[in-house]
Amino acid sequence: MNAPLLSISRRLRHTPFTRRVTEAGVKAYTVYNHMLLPTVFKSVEADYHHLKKHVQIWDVSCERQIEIKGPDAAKLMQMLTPRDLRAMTPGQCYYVPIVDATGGMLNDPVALKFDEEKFYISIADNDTLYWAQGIAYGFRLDVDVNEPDVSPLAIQGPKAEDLMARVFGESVRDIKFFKFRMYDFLGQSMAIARSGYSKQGGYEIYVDGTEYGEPLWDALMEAGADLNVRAGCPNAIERVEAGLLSYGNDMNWRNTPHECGLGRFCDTILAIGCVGRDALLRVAMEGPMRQIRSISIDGDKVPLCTNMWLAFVDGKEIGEITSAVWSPDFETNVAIGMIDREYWDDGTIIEVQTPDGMRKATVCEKSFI
Ligand code: THG
Repeated sequence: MNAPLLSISRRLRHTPFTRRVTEAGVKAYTVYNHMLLPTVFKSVEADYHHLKKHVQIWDVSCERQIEIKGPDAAKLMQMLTPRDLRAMTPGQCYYVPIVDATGGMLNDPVALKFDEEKFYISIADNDTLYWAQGIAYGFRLDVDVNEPDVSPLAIQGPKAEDLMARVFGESVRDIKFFKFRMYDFLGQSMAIARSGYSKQGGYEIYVDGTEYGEPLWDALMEAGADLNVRAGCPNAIERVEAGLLSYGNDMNWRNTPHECGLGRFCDTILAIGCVGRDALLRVAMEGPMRQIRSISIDGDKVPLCTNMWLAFVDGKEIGEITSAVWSPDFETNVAIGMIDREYWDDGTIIEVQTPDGMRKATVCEKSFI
């Protein structure tokens, strides 16, 4: 049976790089924040091997920015997240859970602080813009909350630093993990951060203005020709090996940050003003009843995981698998799932109900990478 195609129209937003991505031979897309996100170029496995050896340019425009600007910007930011933002300095990126009034996860973005009155929230796939605008309006905050014409372009892989130094100068080598600096491209200033949705190292360029998209893409491709640079995209295998969470796949608004293993990014007692603070204080005291874990699933290649697979111990349901894929490097199926407290210790043997039958699996305390 042929897989159905996804019909593309104007309603499904294109990006400043879509023409280049098409020319590069993109084979599949997904939809993320109502925008095109490439998922395959050569094949998921070929893309994976290339990402770990060379350098790739990723159109991650769909990581849309919520720009928060004005005298109450810092106040609104703290209302959105249980992470204590008081020590955040300009030029820093913070991974911040965003929660609703019940402590449920609305998003797990990267926040950037430009100054006391300007932040970006680089969101995962949920319409968090409206939540932020609603809070700003409801509390009569003195802020503008909007989605600017800013599109992240990620440069990922072991040769990312060399490629970026050729285009932006040697100083990019000094940018530390989760910090950003401003750089000029064709006279336009844009933030460049040491970050990205892989564990292979790299940068994210917050391309400020659609018109700079293609010139920047071309400059990077030209400068990296001898580095074997290619168009790429967040890789389904590498991100599961790395234990990087995918909002909507591995968690949603029914989960607390603690269930998602993001308790280390919560300072619930100190995060005064956070809308979900009261709900999370209880969770922080008692600890979660289940939590996200990396899991290895025995046997050969598992089928596509498009729906969660239940997990069992002695016939009792003890969790669910939300992402699973064959890893060529680890020679096992790597997975992410939510596992009940009594069964989440490292090395616990469980059973997973995959579409082609029960498989033995092992819970891992740490990610594979
Ligand atoms: N970069 C940017 N925006 C994004 C993503 C990104 N928006 C959508 C999505 N990805 C948000 N989710 C994540 C998930 C993980 C990380 C970043 C965004 C991440 N985590 C590191 C880790 O877990 O090892 C580091 C966390 C830390 O130590 O602070 O990078 O990728 N711009």
